This record gives sequence, C-alpha cells and structure tokens, in this order.
Amino acid sequence: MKAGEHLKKTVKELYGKELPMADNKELYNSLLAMTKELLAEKPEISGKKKVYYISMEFLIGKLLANNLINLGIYEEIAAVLKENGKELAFIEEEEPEPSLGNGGLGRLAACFLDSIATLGLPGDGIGLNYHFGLFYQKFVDKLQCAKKNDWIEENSWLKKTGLTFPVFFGKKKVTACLYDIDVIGYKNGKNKLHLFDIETVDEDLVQTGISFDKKAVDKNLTLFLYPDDSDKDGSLLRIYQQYFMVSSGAQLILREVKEKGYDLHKLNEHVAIQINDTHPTMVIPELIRIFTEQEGFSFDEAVGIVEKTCAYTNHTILAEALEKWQVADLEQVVPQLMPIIQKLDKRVRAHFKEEEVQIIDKNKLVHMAHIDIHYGFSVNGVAAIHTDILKNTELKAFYQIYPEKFNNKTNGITFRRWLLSCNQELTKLISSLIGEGFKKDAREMEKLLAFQEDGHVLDQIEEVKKSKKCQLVEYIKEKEGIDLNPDSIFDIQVKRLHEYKRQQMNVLYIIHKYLEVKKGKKPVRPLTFIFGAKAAPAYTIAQDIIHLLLVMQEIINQDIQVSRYMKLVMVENYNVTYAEKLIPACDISEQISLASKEASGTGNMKFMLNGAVTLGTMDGANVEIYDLVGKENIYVFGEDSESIIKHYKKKDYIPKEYYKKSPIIKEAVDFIVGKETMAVGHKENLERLYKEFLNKDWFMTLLDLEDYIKVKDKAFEEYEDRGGWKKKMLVNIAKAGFFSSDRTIAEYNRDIWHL
Ligand code: 26Q
Repeated sequence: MKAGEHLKKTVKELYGKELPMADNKELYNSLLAMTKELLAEKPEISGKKKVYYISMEFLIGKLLANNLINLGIYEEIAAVLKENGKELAFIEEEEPEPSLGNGGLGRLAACFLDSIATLGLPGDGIGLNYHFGLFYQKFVDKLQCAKKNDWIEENSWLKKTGLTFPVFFGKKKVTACLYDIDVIGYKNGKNKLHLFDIETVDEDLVQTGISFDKKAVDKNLTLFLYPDDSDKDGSLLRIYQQYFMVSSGAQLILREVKEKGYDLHKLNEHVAIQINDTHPTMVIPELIRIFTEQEGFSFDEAVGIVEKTCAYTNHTILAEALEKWQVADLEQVVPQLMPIIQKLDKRVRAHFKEEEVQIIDKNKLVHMAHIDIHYGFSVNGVAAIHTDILKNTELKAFYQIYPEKFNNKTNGITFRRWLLSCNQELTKLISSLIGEGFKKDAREMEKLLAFQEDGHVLDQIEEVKKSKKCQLVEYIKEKEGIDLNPDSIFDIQVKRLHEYKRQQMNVLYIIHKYLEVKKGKKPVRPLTFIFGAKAAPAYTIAQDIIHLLLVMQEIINQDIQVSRYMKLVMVENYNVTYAEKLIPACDISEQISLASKEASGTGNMKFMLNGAVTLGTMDGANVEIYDLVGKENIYVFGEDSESIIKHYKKKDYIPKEYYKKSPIIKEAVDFIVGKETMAVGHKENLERLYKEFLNKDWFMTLLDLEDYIKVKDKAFEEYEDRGGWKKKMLVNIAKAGFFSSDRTIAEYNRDIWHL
C-alpha cells in the first residue's frame, strides 16, 4: 500500500474520520501508529557479532520526521497532507520531546544509533526509561526554575516487550521491565533502543517542581535523569540507577547470546559492549559476577572474557566530572559487587605500584574510569586534541602501561537529522548541485567546492539562510514573545551551561557592545545574540550566569535606542527541537570553551554543516574544523591548550590583574554590579558572579576576553563583505562531510567492534 493510502486508512480506523476532518493531534497519533506498523515490517539487522551501546543518556529528540525520512516516505506523506490542507511541520509539533539526556554525550549516543543502523550494522542501545527525563526549564523572575517534563503519552514510540529481569540491591529485589524503541537506518533495516524501567515506579511521588522522596528507590528509580552536575549532591540514587541499568542490560545481552546458541566462553566473538563514559562501568564487575556465580566460570576466565568484550569512551577532561564512588556507598547499594571490585583492585596492585592507576585509592574511593581502562580492551577520546590530552596529561600513567588500548574517534553527527530533516531547503539545494549521493556518503559534499566562484549558487545559499532566519524569527516570536530582525547577524551559543564553555565571556562581550552603542558607536548591521542552555539546579554560578543573561536581555531589549542595533534572547527550555530551528538560522557559531576543556563538542559540527561560520578557541573538534576549512573560513582566538595547561600547572592566572590592566574588561565586569543591572536583577546573584570573576574565574574568562572582543568584531565586520562571507558558508558546508557520524561509526567498527 502507498504511504498516503496507509495514512488515510489509519485515520479512518482510529478516529472514524476522513483525513481533512482530523486535527493535528489526531493526525500525529495516526502517523505514529502507521509508522510503527511500517517499522514492524522492517527486517532486524543481524550478524555474527553485535555491539551494545550502554549509556545513561539517549537524547533522541522527536522521532516522527526522522523515521519518515529513514523509511523514505517523508515527502510522500508531506504531499498527501498538503493535498488535504494539512501541514506536516505543524503535525510534528504535536510530538512531545523525550528528554533522556543532558547534552552532548546523550545526543552523540542518539546519532550513533542512527548511523549504526544506517550502515547496516547490528547494534542496540541500552539505557533507562526516565519518566520525566531531564527537567523542563522555565524562567521565573529572571531565574531558572526546574519543572518535570512529562513526555510519555498513552501513544508513544515505546513498545512494552513483556520481558522482565530481576535486579538485586543486596537482598532487596526489584523488577526491571523492558521497553523498546525501533531504530531504523536510512533506507536500511532496524535495530533497537532498549530502555529499562522499574516495574513499581510511582509518578505521584513527584509533588511540586522536581523534588521527590529520594529513599523510595523501588518507586523513584526511573523518574528523573540526573543533571550533569558540577557540584554532585552525593545522592546514592545515581548508583542505584547505574546498577539497575547495567544489571538488567547484562542479563538482556546474555539472554540474546544464549538464544542464538552461542557459547558464553566466546562472548567477545559475538558481543562488543561500548561503555559511554564511566556511568555504565559497573557492567564490568556485574558480568564477572554473573559468570562466576551463575555460569560456573573461574574468576580469571570471567575477567579474561569481559576484558575482550568491553570498550570505554571518555568524554571529559574535567577532573571533577570523573566518577569516584565511595566504597561505603557501593557496599550499601550493591554489596554483591564490592568483593569483585576488591579483587579487581588487588590484581591491579599486584602488577602496578603507581598510586594514580589504582582502582580503590587511599581515601576509599573507587575510580570508575580506572576499572574501564584496566578491564576494557579499548580507551578512546572523542576528538584528536582530546585523545592527545588523555595520552599526554590526564591518563598519561595509563597510556604508558597500555599504549595499544588508546585510540581516537572524532565525534560526528547524523546528517539525517541535522541536515535532511532540519534544513530541507539546504538539502534540496545541495541535491540540485551535486546529486543525491551525499545522503549516503557525506564526503561527497566536497563536490560543492566547485561552486566557490559561482555567484548564482552563492546567492542561493544566502537565500536558504535568510529563509531559515525568517522561520526562526516567527518561532521565537511565538515561543518567547520577542521580535527579532531577520536582516541582523544571528550569533548563537546553545549548549549546556558550564563555566568552562564560557557563556559568561559572551555576556561580557554583549555588555561591552551595549556600552559602546550607548556611547554612540553603533554596529554597521544590527546584531542578534541568542542563547539556549539549561544549568544543573545545584550549580550556583551557572544559575547566576543565567540570571545575568536574563537581566541583560531585559536591559537591552527594553532600551528603545539600543534595541534597534542589538537584541538578546535567552530561549526557554533549549532542547533538540529548538536546536533544529536555531542551528539552520545561525550566521556565527559560538564555540568558545577554554582550550583543553571541551572534549569535542558536536554543536560546532551541526552549525558548520548548516553554513554558520565558527568563532572559537582551538579546543575539541574546533581544531579539526580549522584544519578542514582553513584559516580564512573560521575565526579563532584565545590561548591554546598547551599554554592553558601550563597556567593550571603553574597556578599563575590571576584574574584581577587582567581586570586592573584593561579598562575595557574593568568596565564590562563592573557593569554586572552597576546601577542598571541592580535595578532589574537580584543583588545576591549579581554580586556573587562579580566576585567570581575577580577572585576565581577558574576557566580564565578574562584571560581571553580582549582577544575574543577583537576577533568577534572582525567577524562582524567581514560579514559585510557579502561575497566573501557566502564563500565561507559554502566551504564550511562542503567540508562538514568529515563530521558525519557514519564516518565515526565506520571507524569504531573498523578499530574496535569488528562487526
Ligand atoms: C556524573 C555523575 C553524577 C551526575 C551526573 C554525571 C554526568 C552526567 C552527564 C557527567 C557528565 C555528563 C555528560 C557529559 C557530556 O555531555 N560530555 C560531552 O560529550 C560530548 C560527546 O562526546 C562532547 O562532544 C562534549 O565535549 C562533552 O562535554
């Protein structure tokens, strides 16, 4: 049956109506039901060996558009709807977005699942089915307020499998129920995302906001995803969640292996387990426990097999983000694992004397990453510079022991979502120029370079950008109630709020610009600064930065003189759906982390692919963007990672010196606690932030601020050379092919998984 007929039939069956009579929610539900039927008919990808990507986060975003694209029926459905007076884009708005991730790491996992299936490789995700996911962000009185995000509707992409697994916390037993979401490859077969839930979960535990009874583990375990927190609140719940996921995950994996008739002694020939950051590390001792206690393996045998099966990806160089659990806490939550972890620690101590490579340290802390490195066969970083820093600095002692385990896998993004789906206009233009081949092989995008001198093509690229800016202007008007000028330059910074990502440096620039405009120095073209970011609720300084942003938004946008030349918008509840609207509309992509701190970044790749020019430091994958596009097509500023690492070592960065030395810096920083901000903001937040800049500034904002201002002004100036700028856009798009997650996954398979 043609997809259009199928849809009409489904609407009729579900609602007893003809298609034109159905409302958007009914159409969404019909499309959901129809798509699930089509997915059910697709063959499962199979093979001798399968990868399981275990992750606490899968930031999958809305699924309807993507599934229609990957099934190859998006255009047909859109056309049928149009014939009947309906707009697919509006229907897509009806789908709630699952918020099963914090940011980069979770979104990467989702891109990877798409690419694994698209390449036709057998590979499933294993994670948790958080009922309220990451919190929903609201702004109240210019402060972030966290609400629950109720995303699971009666009809959803989740399929209850009926499979259950017992999970023990010591003697206490809970039951894990398995839900699956189909993951369809682009014009290919399907894999699965397995999400475990606790059978006795109780949504009513959540009263106001996001607070709930932390002790009732059997009821709360899968309610929320923990925010990526810099001040960990030390709750045991995170350990409960992690063990719940890996224990049920391990049982599922072994069940599948047995079902296929494979010998568990040869697990590594049939299974690769990719551990996404240290969060699922307990899968290693858990597998060893199952093998020794239930399958009759000797301890050495069990270790030998697990060692050849598990591989670890590191996503952070921030020391404070590396997980270390107290022995006492693990003993309380998972007493059955502690003897195994002790044995694993003893084996390490027998071989290596250096304190820094031990699993359990003098303070009785269990270093989760150390378990992964000793007892996994691969350790990878997520961008070239990141892997180098791991080898030469952060994990140097381990690299000396196991040089063969270390490898780099530069991150990537799925072009189905980040080009084909979110920027259909650009996709059409590219197809008209170089054909459809780039959809399966992204490196073909380089063929676009042939059009660098073609004025007509450059104009078409500019037109696409303009139309995406107009669409965003409408969306922001509706969501935030703020009017923006589509002829202004759109400068965008969207990502989790973290001091190392330095949103605060961008605000200082904006303050500086505001003061210049006040003094009569107007920009040639109006400027629009857009931010989107959630901050972990317990991360005080991050909350203060959000406050300053919202204060500046009010001051600037309410000022009738200034707002003609510049505007600032901090969008509420930035998520994947918002990203899909913001990124295609961007002119300048802000990637301004302190060099050495951003492992890779993946937003940087999405912006580039959509024709934005990067303004960034030599950090994470920015370095590889620079190498690809060349210095003409990127704006780089700031000290490099080597010199930053030296500053930390020597402890020689003193922010006050920069403040005293530079009148520009002083003026901007002082503004934070000046009359204007105090009149609309909160003294406590603003003063705390001001003091942070002067006395601490751990991520060296003031160090790079002057260079940032200089280079950013240069970018704005060069934007006026329209011919030159359009060429930069084209080169960025053409060179983005390297960052397809299809390339990344092909490398994981070639070097690590061998499927
Ligand atoms: C840990 C313990 C307790 C509570 C929370 C956490 C926690 C949760 C999430 C720690 C870290 C995270 C997320 C990290 C993350 O998103 N890292 C990003 O990974 C991307 C994909 O590789 C990179 O591109 C980014 O550079 C990196 O910051």
